[in-house]
Amino acid sequence: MRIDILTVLPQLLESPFSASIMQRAKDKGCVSIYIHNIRDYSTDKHKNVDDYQYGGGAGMVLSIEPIASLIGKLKSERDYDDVIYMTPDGKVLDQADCNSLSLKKNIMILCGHYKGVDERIRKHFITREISIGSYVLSGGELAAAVLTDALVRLIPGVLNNETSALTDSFQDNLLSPPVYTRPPEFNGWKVPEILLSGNLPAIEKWREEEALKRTRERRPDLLD
Ligand code: 6GU
Repeated sequence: MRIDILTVLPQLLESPFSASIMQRAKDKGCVSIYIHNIRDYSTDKHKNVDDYQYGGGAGMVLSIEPIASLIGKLKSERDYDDVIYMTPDGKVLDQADCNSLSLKKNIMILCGHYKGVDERIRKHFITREISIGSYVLSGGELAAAVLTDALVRLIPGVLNNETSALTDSFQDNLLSPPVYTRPPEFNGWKVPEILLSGNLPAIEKWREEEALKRTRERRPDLLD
């Protein structure tokens, strides 16, 4: 999979993809991530990428020219399955969206900023608009990092058996059960005995019950 991220703040996207599972996915050749600075495509003499909004009002708007120029260049080089715009008024991301997006070949992710982007960009270039929740971030970069992380770990070959995504919370619309490691007792706080029993079917049953209990308590909406 190839992911191109378009941003006015590339420095925000330097570290999220350089550690742990993300770095391993890149090393294994499962994903290539390219960060593009929209400012490099400004033809303005001051390298401006934003402007005042028509009709007046506070807040700057990302201009169409540099973004259209960058998107046009990328599209001339390869076909994109989706051109995604990160925006608080997009569809709220869930695991089903991640599963389907993780199967794509090439995707572009445009990070919004300030008051947003010129509406003509959304109308003519964007195929999908995504939000990561009902709150407002200063820009789309951290949201793009969240989306990328959620997708990359699902790409076949990225996770091994140990870290399999199939047992993740949400993958079956259930939260994950509690987990424990050594020591068996700390401060008098004990690990549930069943987990030390070696009785695998009983452990499996306990985990299913705990997952269901946790989901009922914390996210009953998932069970509807
Ligand atoms: Cl995608 N962008 C911004 N700026 N804020 C958000 C968001 C995205 N998702 C939730 N809040």
